[in-house]
Amino acid sequence: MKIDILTLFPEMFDALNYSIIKRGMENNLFEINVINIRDFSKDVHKKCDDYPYGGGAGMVMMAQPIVDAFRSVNTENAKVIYTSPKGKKFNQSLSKDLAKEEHLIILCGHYEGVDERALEILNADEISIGDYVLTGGELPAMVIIDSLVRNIKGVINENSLQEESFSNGMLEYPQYTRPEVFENKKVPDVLLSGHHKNIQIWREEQSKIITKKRRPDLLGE
Ligand code: 4GY
Repeated sequence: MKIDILTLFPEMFDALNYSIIKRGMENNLFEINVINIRDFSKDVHKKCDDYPYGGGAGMVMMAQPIVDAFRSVNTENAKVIYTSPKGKKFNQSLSKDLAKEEHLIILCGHYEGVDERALEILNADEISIGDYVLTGGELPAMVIIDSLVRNIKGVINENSLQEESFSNGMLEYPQYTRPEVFENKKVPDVLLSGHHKNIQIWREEQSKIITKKRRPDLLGE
């Protein structure tokens, strides 16, 4: 998969150069390419924003630099995403669908947003990572990328994907590691028993309990 990111703040994406994502890129499982929209400004001062028509606070990102940046990377089968609170809500199921794409282009808005005509020309699908407002689309783009690359084959151990939260429509059971006792708190006996069937039963029970308590909506309640 190729992921092109269109942004005014390319340095923010240095945050992706760590851990599992870094290893996935080194193993050529996907490629991330950051494009600075400012490089496509035709203004002498490289200006990329302007006042909103109709008045109001803040600045709006101009269509021209965005559309030119987009055209510099666009391909026939590219899927285009714009991260915004007005979008369709992102979740694990959408993440798995996006992981199957060959080419993603993600536009990151800033300030008051982008000129609507750019979104129309890019034919962008708007995706929201949740009902709150951020200062820009860069963090949501990174959230979406982090989540979807985990679902690309080879990026993480297949077994880890199987029992994690949402994989079976429920939240994950609690995890423990050494030592057996920490500040007088003991690891549940069943996990030390070596009895795989009982461990599986305990984990399923714990999943149900925590899901019922915290996210009854996932159980249709
Ligand atoms: N929530 N989910 C979100 C966001 C910031 C002004 C458009 C969100 O996805 N994006 O809050 N984005 C705004 C800032 C321009 C994006």
